[in-house]
Amino acid sequence: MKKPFDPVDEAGKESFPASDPPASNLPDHAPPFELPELPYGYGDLEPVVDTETMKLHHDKHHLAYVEGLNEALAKHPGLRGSSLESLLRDRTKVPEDIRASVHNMGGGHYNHSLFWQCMTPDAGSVGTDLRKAIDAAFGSLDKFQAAFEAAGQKQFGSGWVYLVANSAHSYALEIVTLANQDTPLDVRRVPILGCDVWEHAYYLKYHNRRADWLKAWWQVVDWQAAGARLEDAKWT
Ligand code: MN3
Repeated sequence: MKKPFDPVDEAGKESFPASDPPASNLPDHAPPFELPELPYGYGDLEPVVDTETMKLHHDKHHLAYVEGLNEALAKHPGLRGSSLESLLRDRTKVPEDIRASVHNMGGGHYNHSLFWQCMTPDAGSVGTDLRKAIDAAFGSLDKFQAAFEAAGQKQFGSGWVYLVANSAHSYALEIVTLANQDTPLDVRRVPILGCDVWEHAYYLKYHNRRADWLKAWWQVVDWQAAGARLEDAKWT
């Protein structure tokens, strides 16, 4: 029986060091992770997010997470081609020597990629289905916003506050806070809306007033995108 063409067999397994075999037949030149472009200009969320903060946050902070993740993964070429979600979802599949780096750097990449998409210069109103889900979980939009702000304020040190959906409970909405670069995947939840409460997200403009940042943030929240994430979660 003729075997299908296998590039690994073709190259000869001996050509790979025994300690570092290819994990699969994935192409060996899978690209490293890349910094996504912002979906708007640096100044488009002024005055809520000032231009300088946006530049530093995206071009320096987020980039550092992407570079750190690629640097860690370079030590284990067998992981090339893995999706970011799969790396974050199952920590035990990541070799121990890079587990913490992949968790922190990969989490930073994941959280920030999502964060940019939670904001828009054309903030509209909350869609009907999302509104119903918010009312069911929190009583009203006002109550949800107050609870979200309070949770974000209470998060000690650096981290995130998220509106998430719980797939084990009919995608009911919940608020969770996460330390450092933990992600909603760590708590098995689907992210709907997340706000960065690391000081680098707000310090230049709001100084130590995290509560003001959280309150102002609603002005740039992309409710349409949040509603679409909830719908996607239910149908996938
Ligand atoms: Mn940040």
